[in-house]
This record gives sequence, structure tokens and C-alpha cells, in this order.
Amino acid sequence: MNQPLVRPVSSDNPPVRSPRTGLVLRSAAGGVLAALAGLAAGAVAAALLGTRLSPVVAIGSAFIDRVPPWLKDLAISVFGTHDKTALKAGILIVLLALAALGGVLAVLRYWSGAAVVILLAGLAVLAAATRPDAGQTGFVPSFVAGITALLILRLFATRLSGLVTDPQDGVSRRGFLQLSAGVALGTVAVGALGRVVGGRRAAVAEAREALNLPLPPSLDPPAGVQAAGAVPWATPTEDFYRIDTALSVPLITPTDWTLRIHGMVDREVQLNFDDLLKRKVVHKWVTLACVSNEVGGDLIGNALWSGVLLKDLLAEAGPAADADAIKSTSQDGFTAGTPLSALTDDRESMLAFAMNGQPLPVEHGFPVRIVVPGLYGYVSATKWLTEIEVSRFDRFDAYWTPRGWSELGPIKLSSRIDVPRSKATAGQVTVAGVAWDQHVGVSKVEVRVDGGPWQQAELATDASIDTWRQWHWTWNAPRGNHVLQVRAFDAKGDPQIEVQAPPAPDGSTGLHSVDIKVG
Ligand SMILES: Nc1nc2c(c(=O)[nH]1)N[C@H]1C(S)=C(S)[C@@H](COP(=O)(O)O)O[C@H]1N2
Ligand SMILES: [Mo]
Repeated sequence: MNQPLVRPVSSDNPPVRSPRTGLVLRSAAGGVLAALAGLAAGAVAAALLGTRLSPVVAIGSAFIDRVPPWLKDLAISVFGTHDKTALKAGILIVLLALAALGGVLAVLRYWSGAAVVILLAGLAVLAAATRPDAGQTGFVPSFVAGITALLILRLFATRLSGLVTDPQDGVSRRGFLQLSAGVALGTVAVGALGRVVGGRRAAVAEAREALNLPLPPSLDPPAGVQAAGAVPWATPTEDFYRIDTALSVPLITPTDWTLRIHGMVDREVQLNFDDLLKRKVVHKWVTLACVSNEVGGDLIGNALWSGVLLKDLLAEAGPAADADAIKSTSQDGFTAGTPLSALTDDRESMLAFAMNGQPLPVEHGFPVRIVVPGLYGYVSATKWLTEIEVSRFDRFDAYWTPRGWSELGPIKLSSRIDVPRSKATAGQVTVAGVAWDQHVGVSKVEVRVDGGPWQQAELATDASIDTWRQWHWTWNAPRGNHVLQVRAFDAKGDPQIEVQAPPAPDGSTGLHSVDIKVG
């Protein structure tokens, strides 16, 4: 039979700390340290991902949503405006108390202690994942916290297990001390890192809010561009696709931002954010697309961009006659190679600082990015831009070129069916979607059913050749399973390439087909 962990204290057994009590205290401390380390790791993950959902905040938010109103009122009357701090402190105390219990259990039997940690972390993950602002990564900090705590709990359990059989085991005692000191130090260091990153994020968010930018006269899409049933012609910023190589987004305040235009130029140009705003500003609807977009995919979005024409800035620098490209570099080292001609012709390629009337969101390149109508993002749309080198294609490789993507990336003519996507009711069905061939233009869209004759769809108004164009077609749909297909024609009257090709190396081709069950 197991000995009781704590010997009862009686009068003939004076209250000196027994070795057993020491073990309980040590293992409880181990549990608490494991939990603190987990929370620190979770805070760093939250700061890096730019979510406010650290484990404690996630649980706290879920708690706030569920407490009965009388308890909320009571908390506010007792703690006043400190009610949130009190709640966080309360959650922390409960978490650490349970972690202490987990520590004690883990020394006896690792998995019973681990179960406590898994339960707590699971609760936080669930709380975070169900928040409306969870995004796709809201659960990650709580997950990271759980894993970290489990690993450290394991280390403590292993160190302390020696003391279960021999409470006087000096090696285990020293091991425990060393481990505790190491974990405590690590936690403080990681916690400090979290504060730095989190603080930086907050500073950038604040600077972004405080900006007063020259904004477009209107955010309304031009008249007639929207086809009923198709996605919104103007993509809401929060729905705009995001693609980049940045594991954590570069955090640049406008005050820190500078741009250097150099290389094969007559005069190097150095700009800061204020210098940029002093120049002539343009506002322009442009549809951005990613080369990785599969046929029918949604890595494409249309926004109103505000910025300064690259043509004007490049003219200030004076590119050499034999230069044919720019290499643009982001703060985190991404590079894109863009034909000089696409930046100096009349298409109004720009250094954009605003998207849909707001400063660029951090994820979309704050404070300044490039927008070039007609080219895929990987060869043009550098976010968090810091440097432009005027050069020649035969003198550099941009980020994606040695990775199997082609040096030049003009957007390919393509089209997509937005509705219906899978089901329809027999009778008159609206088939609608988008077609695009940025900086060339779309002249015609056709739809066919079950491989039958192509039928002409109705085109919505064209805002410009640099935006996508919406279309719709009314289908007299009979019951049964059917295949809808769409194809677009460019401004010259050439049809979309029908041969199926994957995105690599220079953009997918083929026709978008959807299987529709008509009931
Ligand atoms: N700094 C940086 N800029 C970048 C990228 C990147 O990885 N890093 N990706 C590019 C790619 S591949 C695309 S498709 C667009 C996407 O822009 P968005 O995320 O604003 O939609 O950004 C481009 N700009
Ligand atoms: Mo992309």
C-alpha cells in the first residue's frame, strides 16, 4: 500500500516539515512553474501571430460571455473598472492552483498530472477557437501553452520521482533545484520577449490608427459592376486573401519606414513616409491575384488602393537606359522582380499606403506595398516594402524564381462560377461569377451545361481593364445532376486556355466546372 504523502501532524509529532511535505511542495512548485512557462510561451505565440487570444484572455473572454448578469454586476460593483484585471487574476489563481495539483499528481503518475494540464489547455483551446475573432490561428497560443506545460511537467516528474522512493535523495533534490531555476529563468526570458513583441505590435497598431491619409473621394464601386449572385465586386478588406512567406508579420511604424530607390539610376532616392505623402496621390480599383490560385479558386480580390505612382518616383531616380527590371525587397527579405515597363507605362502601378480607404492592414503590407495591375503578386506586389533596386533580369533572381516559378508573371485570363456551387432548385437558376484578365480586359463570357453549346452570359459594367468583371446567366435548370462550365474571352477576342495546367510555374489554366445537383 502507498504511504500517505503528508504525515498527519499531532502533538507528539511536532510540526517540523517532513520530507514528504517537502516532496509535495516541490512537485506543486513544479506544476506551477510548468504552467507559468506554458503561459509565457502562449503569450509569445499570441504576440507573434498578432492575436489577443492568449490562454488567459481566451478563457476570460469565454467566461465573460457565460457569467450570469448578477455575477457580472457584482464583479463590477466590487472591482469597478478593475473588473477585467480581477477576472484575469482570478483565472490565473485558479489555473495555478490546478497546475499545482497537476504537479503533485504527475510525480505519482505522470499521466494523471498531465491529464489536468490537457484539460486546462483543452479548455483554453476550445475557448479561443470559438471566439468570433479567433481567425484560423486563435487557438494556437493555448495549444503552444499546453504543449510547453506538458513537456516541462514531464521534466519535473522525472526529476522528482527519485524522491518518492527516497525522500532524502540529494541528487534528485539538487536536480529539482537546477531545473526550477532553469525553467524560472527561461519563463522570465520568454515572458520578456512576449512583452517586446506584443508591445511592438500595439505600437504599430496605434501608429496605424493615428494616421491621417489622403483618402479616396468615395469608396463606392462604380455603378453597374455588381452581378447578382457573384461575390462582392469590391472585396471587403477582412475577406481579402492573404499570401506571404512571413511567419510573423513585419511590424513597421510609418516613422520607422524608409524607402531607398537605387541601383541603375542617375540619382538615388531616399524617402520617408511623410515624403511619400507629399507627392501626388492616386486612388485606383485593382484586382490582385495570386499565381497559386487554382482554377475556380479564391486567391483573388479587388480593392480600392491609394498611393503614389511608381512612374513618378522612378522618374525622380532616372533609370538607366539598359535597365529592364526592378527588384523590390520587403523588410523581411522577400523579393520580387518586376519589368520596369509595367511600372512606367500608363497602368498606374503604385506604392500603395491605403486599401479600401484605410491604412493598409499590417497583414497586407503596412505601411507601404506595391500594386501592379496585370501581374501576379509574387512578381510585383511586395508588402512591407523597404527597397527598390533598378536592375536587369539577368543580374538577379527574385525570391520565387529559383523555387520553380517563372521570372515573369503576367496574370492569365480566367473565369469562375460563384453561384450555384453545388445545389439548385429546378426552374430559373441564376448562374453568376467573375472573369478577369487584368490590364487586358474581358470582352465576353460564355457558359455551357453538360458539355452542350456555349451560351453567352450577360456582362456587368466594366470598371476598367484592371479589375475583374462580373457576369450572370439565367439557366432553365432541369432536375438531375449537371455540370456547368464557364469560359471568358479577352479584349482581343481570344478565349481562355482550356488545357488544364497547375499553378506552377506561371499560373493555372483550364475551365472552371461545377457539379450541380438540381432538385
Ligand atoms: N513581403 C512580401 N510581400 C509579398 C509576398 C510575400 O511573401 N512577402 N507575397 C506576394 C504574393 S505571392 C501575393 S499573391 C501577394 C498577396 O498580397 P495580399 O496578401 O495582400 O493579398 O503579396 C505578394 N507580396
Ligand atoms: Mo501569390
